Amino acid sequence: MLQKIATLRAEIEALTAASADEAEALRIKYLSKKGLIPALMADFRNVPAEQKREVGAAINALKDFATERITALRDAATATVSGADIDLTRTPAPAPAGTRHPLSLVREEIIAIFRRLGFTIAEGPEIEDDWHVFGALNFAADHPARDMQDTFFIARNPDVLLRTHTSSVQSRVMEHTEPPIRIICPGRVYRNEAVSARAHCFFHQVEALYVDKGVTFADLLQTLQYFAAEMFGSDTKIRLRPSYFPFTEPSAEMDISCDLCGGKGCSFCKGTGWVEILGCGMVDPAVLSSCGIDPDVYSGFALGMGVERITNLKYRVNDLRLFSENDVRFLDEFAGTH
Ligand code: 2U9
Repeated sequence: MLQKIATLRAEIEALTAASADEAEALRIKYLSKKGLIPALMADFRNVPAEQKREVGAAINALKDFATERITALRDAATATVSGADIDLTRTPAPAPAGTRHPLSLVREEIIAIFRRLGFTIAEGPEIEDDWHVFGALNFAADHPARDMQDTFFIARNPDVLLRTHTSSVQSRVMEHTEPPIRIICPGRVYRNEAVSARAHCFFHQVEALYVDKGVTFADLLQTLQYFAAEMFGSDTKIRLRPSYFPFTEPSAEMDISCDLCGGKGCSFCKGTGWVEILGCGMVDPAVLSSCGIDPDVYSGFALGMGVERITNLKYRVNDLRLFSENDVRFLDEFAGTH
């Protein structure tokens, strides 16, 4: 008898019903007067007296279980949402929206400023050749940037490499465009560096190039002043320090007054009151010639900046790895920023 009860219980456990009718058929089969469970109850009188207590309890438990299970099957089969059940006035749960990546926010801001000055966007390949990344840009044959330690080469081929700066885009544009040229080149660049909080094997640049007749350092200076005021606020002061790049002559690095301490000196600007934000210079005449532009007729200025560096300054991000880890806790901090 106990074996029979156990078999029936397993059978009921495995029941399914696709409709209310199917559930009703199951109820009749197991629980109606002529059903299997009442039939067990009828057999009860044949159970030896010493087992009656145990078997009686088992039959009752089985009946309760079957009633519950079949009712649940019926409810599940008949559960439909009728129009009357829907509250159309209820405020919907907000759909989670993504956020703009901080590097995209800053890149777009930089681009918008240069657009207002008449620059247009130019883009080029990330996998490049030696000429467009180094040769046309006046890098000496033994320049360390051409070394495996600094540049990623593909398939060990010294002429297939990941661009180390977006200057390769400018060299390509100059090759096939008659000046005036006024372009802004945003893009990802790669350098063979060990990844840490302060260095990464890829980062993002925005470079600008202006080539025309009679372009002077004064034009560069005006552009820099406008950019600094738009990007960091109209009170921002700039200063230029002489520097060196293979592709510009003269070259300079631009600092802005530290907005954390107002120029007085703090740990962020290492007590100097100034923070470096970009490099710039007049395009070297040798670069113009390499790209097919006559340096006796045309001159130009160029500037370049790292988007991560500007973002660190603006949003005080102090670990470069955060930009590429896709941790939503970090990305969510920029929700609602534009
Ligand atoms: C051509 C001619 C000149 C682009 C320039 C810099 C100065 C510069 C660095 C800033 C920080 C790169 O991201 S960074 O590491 N860039 O300092 N870039 S002038 O000059 C060019 C580009 C193309 C044909």
